[in-house]
Amino acid sequence: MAVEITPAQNGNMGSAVTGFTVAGATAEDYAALRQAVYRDRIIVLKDQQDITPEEFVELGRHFGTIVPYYEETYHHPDHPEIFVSSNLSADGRPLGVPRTGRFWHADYMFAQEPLSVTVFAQKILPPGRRGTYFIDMVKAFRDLPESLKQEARVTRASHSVRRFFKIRPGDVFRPLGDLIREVEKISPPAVHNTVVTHPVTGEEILYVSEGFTDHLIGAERDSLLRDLLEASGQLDETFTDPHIVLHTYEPGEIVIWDNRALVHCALHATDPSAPVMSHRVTTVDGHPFDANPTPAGRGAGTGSAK
Ligand code: 7UC
Ligand code: FE
Repeated sequence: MAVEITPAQNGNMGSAVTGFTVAGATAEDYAALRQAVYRDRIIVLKDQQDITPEEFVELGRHFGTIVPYYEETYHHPDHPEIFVSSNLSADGRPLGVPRTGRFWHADYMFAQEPLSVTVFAQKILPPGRRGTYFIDMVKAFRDLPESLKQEARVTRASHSVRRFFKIRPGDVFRPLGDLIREVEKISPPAVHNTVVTHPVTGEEILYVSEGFTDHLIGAERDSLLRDLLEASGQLDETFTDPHIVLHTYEPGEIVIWDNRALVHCALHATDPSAPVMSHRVTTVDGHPFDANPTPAGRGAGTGSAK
């Protein structure tokens, strides 16, 4: 069966991909999928229920170099490249970490080299709605009033994992101060431009999130970060802001997204005791994270001379 990519209609995100198998995929198929990820931001591979962990890792490799998560508690027991979110146990040990990513973020936003592409599979679907909310931060930037765009362009943003670092099983009875020091040492805050230039599409991305962005550097007022988050829809607790789209998972789907251009927020099962498990692999794609990374190199064509 030939691989078919059907772009989403009516300005929605997410192309549907049918006819794909890791065993049958050609180099041309992968090139087309990569192109679709950057063009459509999200692609949804259908009918992948039989994919093995080895094949899942191989799939990921076609989107760049796989970066295993820096905290081992999240690793798949046999495949450290796979990040496991689950409330299950295996051999008396927790399998991955439960209820991850329940806040607006891009994966690894707090890393010196943030991730390019996320490949995500909901392996065990709980009853009810399980999905991921997404915001296209290229569109969110485009929709800003010109004055806010200019303010954002001349600032940088500091991102940190500290608010969402998860206590590991071995941390019980450790002094909190030690743990905080360790977190700051292993994952110190990372600074990136507030407006990142996408190396593949050339688009400007408003690269801030409610969960990981701690503060802006070089802003003329303290309220700028809040205003940017608000305008993008990330402060809307009802999730009805027009920038927010929800993808709910059907059995067998693998969702691949452009992790530079999107922020996301997990929608977990309403019943926390229902068994649930997801796998993901994440990559850096070989393009620079930001095509225009130096603050000094900014301003060309923006009319700002700060
Ligand atoms: O447990 C979690 O919510 C994981 C989060 C702190 N980091 C995911 C990531 O890729 O940045
Ligand atoms: Fe995430």
